[in-house]
Parts: sequence; C-alpha cells; structure tokens
Amino acid sequence: MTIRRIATTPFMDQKPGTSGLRKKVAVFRQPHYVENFVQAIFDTLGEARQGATLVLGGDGRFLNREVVQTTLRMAAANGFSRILVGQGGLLSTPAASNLIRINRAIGGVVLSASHNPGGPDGDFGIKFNAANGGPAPEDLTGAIHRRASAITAYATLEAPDLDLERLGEVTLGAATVVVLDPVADYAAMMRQLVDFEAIAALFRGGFRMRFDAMSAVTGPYAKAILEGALGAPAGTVVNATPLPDFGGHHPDPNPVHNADLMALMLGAEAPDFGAASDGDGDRNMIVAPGLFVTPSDSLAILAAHAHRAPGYARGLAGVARSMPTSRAVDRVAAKAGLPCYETPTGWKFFGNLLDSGRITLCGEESAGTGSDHVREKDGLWAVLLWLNILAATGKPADALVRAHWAEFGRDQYSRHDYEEVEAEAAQGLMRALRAKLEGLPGQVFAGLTVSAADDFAYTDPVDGSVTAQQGVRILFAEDARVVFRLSGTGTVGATLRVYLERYEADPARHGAETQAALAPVIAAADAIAEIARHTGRAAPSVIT
Ligand code: G16
Repeated sequence: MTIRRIATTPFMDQKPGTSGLRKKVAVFRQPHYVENFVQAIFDTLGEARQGATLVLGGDGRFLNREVVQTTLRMAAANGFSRILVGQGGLLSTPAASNLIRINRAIGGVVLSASHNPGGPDGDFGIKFNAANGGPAPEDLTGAIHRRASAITAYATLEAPDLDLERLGEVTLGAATVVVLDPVADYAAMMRQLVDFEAIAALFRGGFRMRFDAMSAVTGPYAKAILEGALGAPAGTVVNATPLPDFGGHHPDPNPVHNADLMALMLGAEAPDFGAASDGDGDRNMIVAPGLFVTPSDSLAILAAHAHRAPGYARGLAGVARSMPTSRAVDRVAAKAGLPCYETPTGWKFFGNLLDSGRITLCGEESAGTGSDHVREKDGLWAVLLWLNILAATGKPADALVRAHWAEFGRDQYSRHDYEEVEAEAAQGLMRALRAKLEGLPGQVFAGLTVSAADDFAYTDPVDGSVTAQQGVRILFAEDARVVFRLSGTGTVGATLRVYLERYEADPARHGAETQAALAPVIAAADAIAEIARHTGRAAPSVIT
C-alpha cells in the first residue's frame, strides 16, 4: 500500500478548548480539516510514535465512522505499529483511557463532542489522550495548536475502509489494527473496583433502577454490566443503542436535558435509583426517589463512603474538585483529615494529582466524577460505586443523601448558563468584572457582604505550572459564593456560566427549594456582574 503525502494549508481555528477540538460538524467536513488536526497530533508526538501503540474510538456520533477510517489510514502512514480500535469505531472515553493504560499505548485519539448534540447539524470533536490515559495537558494541546497553525502536509495510506464490525487483527500497511470488544476490559476493571456480588444481591432482592444511556455510547456498557453481569431486570437500561444523532436529544445528563428521568424519579412510581450518562460516557447523573443529587453532593457522598467498595477499602489518599464545584467534598475531607485540592475546570488538571498519588477521588460540578482507576471521569463507574454504597449501607438513596446533609450541612448549589451569547459581549462582562474585583470586598449586594474576590489562578503542586484567569470568584461573609467563567466547550458564540452556592448548616432548612434558597446569591450575582446589561438576556438559557 502506498503512503501519500498530501499538501495542505492550515486552518487558524484549530485550538483545543476545555476538552479537545470541538466544532460544528460542518466545520469538520471541510476538506483536509480532520486530516490537518490529526497530523498535528501525530507530529507533536514526534519520533516516539514510530512503532508505538495508539488507541482509537469515539462515541458513535455523526462522522464517527468516517473519521475513524481516516485516522486509521493516517496512523498506519505515520509509523504507529499497533492501533487498537473499538468494534464499530466505538469506545467510551473512560474505556479509551483504560485501554491506553493497560496496553502501554503512547496515547489515544478519542472522537467525541461529549454532551453536545450530534447529527449532521450538531457538533463533533477530536481529543488526544496522553500515555497516562488522561486528556492532553495544556503544554501538549498548546503544541498541537501551534503545529496545526503551521501545517503544510499530512501523510495517509491509499487503502479501502476496514471492516470494523469483525473482531480480531488485520494488517493495514505496516501496522496491525486490532478491532476489540469495547466493553470487555472496562467491565473487568469495574469488577476489581466494586462489589459485584453485593450489587447483584441488591437486584435479586427486588431493587429497581433506571439507567438512561441517552442513545449514546454507554448503552452497550450498561447493558453488559447492569443487566448482564449484575442481573438487573431487562429494561433497566433504556435508550441503550448509540445513535449518530442521539435520537435528536442533547446527550447531557442533567435535569433539563433528561426531564424524562426526572419526571419518573419525582413521581409516585419512582424506582429505587435513577441514573444517566452522556454522549461519550464520562458524565453521570444521579437521582434518588424524589431528589436530584447535584454532582457536587454526589462527589462528597462518594468520598464519604468509598471505603465500602473493595477498590477503595484502604481509604483515600486525598480528593480534588474543580474550583466551581461546591465545597461539599471539602467538608468530608476536613473531617477525615484528607488533603483536598481545588483545580481549574477541565479533567486534565487532575492528571498530575492522580499520577503522583496525591488523590484517589475527584469530581466536577459538570457531572463528572472519577478516581485513580483511569485518567478520565467515568459515568458508569460512579453509578456502580453508588450501587455498591447503597448495597453496603442498606439505606435508600434519598435517606443516604439526607443523612449526609445532616452530618455535614447542605451546600445548596445551582449553575445558570447563558448560552450562545455574542462573544465580545461575554468577554466584556468578564473584563468589567475583573476591573472591579479589588473594590468589591466590604460591599453589600442583595443583603450579602463580599468578603473576598479574585480571579482564580492555579499552581500545579506537582510540576509548578501556573494557569491563570480560570474564573472570577466572589465569596460572601454569609457562607455563600458566586463564580463567573466562560465555557471552553461551546461551539457557538460564548457561554457564560454562573455558579451559585450557599451553605446551610440547619437541618430544618435542608428541604428548601434550591432556587429559592439561592435567591439572594442570584440577585447579588446579577447586581455585581450586570448580566442583563452586558448580554441583553433577562434570564439564563439553562438552569441546572
Ligand atoms: C469537559 C471537561 C470537564 C469540564 C467540562 C465543562 O467535559 O472534560 O472537565 O468540566 O467540559 O467545561 P466548560 O465549563 O468549559 O464548558 P466533557 O464531558 O464535555 O468532556
């Protein structure tokens, strides 16, 4: 087979965001667009790629199959010797992370725009995960961006598409392509971490749950593990077939985009437990009967009980959360005497903490929870750990949450998103906020007194790297906080995220409705940032 070098010119917008390069499908369909970015990744790896193993797969969204074939041909032409690809081109993000680690691969190309909608008018994405299985760190994404901005040629192989349905090895040029079952290794890892027998006994005892795979990649994983290995009744997993357009839905596991699960769990016929996962299987949603569990609370509850699962029986080394995530997990860490780290938004910032053994568990408000078993957040793992905890404590999920609040207090929490705001308007809002930070302490807004205000900067304790301008945080003396930042995963205009929280120690008030409990914080946020004036929006587009 002939290797061809194709001349190309750079696209100047190939800058990875919070999690890889995410754009509209139409952008990725431009001639050479995918090839340029993939070649930039390969070039950045340099000579180390010669003879190396590469992992490849995606969440099954529109373009997934085509880009898998393109990447296979390019990988074979670029000197990789083994390419491990999930059957049908499918791999969940945590499963890809695991495969990279257990096969000592140089890294992986993961095709996903996560929770963003799919289909021809939706979004697509390409991210590179490094040899530790985690998202490429900032220096690597920076190098890929620089390379993509100066690229002049890419290498590919003249070869027909491979049959990715048939498991086994095939030769492609000088490389071996291994088409593997995307679920098997992942399921084996889960068996090591959580007590399958205890969960199976729970289901045998009549425990009922719904897992909504949202027509995305977790379907086959959840079917095999929950209904297959653990014996949950058939039909426990719904929307289990990955579809290129996710059935027309937004595969984002939150109360807004999974209103069906919310309605079921808040209704009279609620099963014992509800859960969902996103496009590429790294996010999770947890719903107890009558009660949505915020990702921040979920992280805290998992941290408090993880020792009940065999994989964590020796306890935790430490925990971490992204800065905008509520401080609920900090309270668990303080009581247990564990180190607790606060990182910028983006799973890549947990990588060094996990690699150096400083933390065992970490999570984010954006529905991500994970541990040191891989270097990505892991949706199904979080659900299995919850099930293990429910089995071990014998407590109903809602009672477990309320008991947690009674012990630690409740961090009322909500995120208000203003989507597709004109980019300049959103940046203007952030500039104006930064300009007034110094004068804020001592001022009173909606009855709350500002005690501190800054623009979050993070110094990585392992490599000393500094990441600045990661979100404006304003603390109030009344144990409340608001954080403002612009999303790094949107594909149209800018998304302003406003993260709101208030701590409540008094159990008598733990039942309060969240938006009502946060009303003064919401009013103070608006007064400080003048959201309506800058964005022209009277209300958020999405409240979660
Ligand atoms: C990605 C990152 C997460 C981050 C989330 C939201 O998640 O992996 O670490 O919290 O985006 O980021 P932003 O607030 O910048 O939109 P995913 O699930 O989209 O890959």
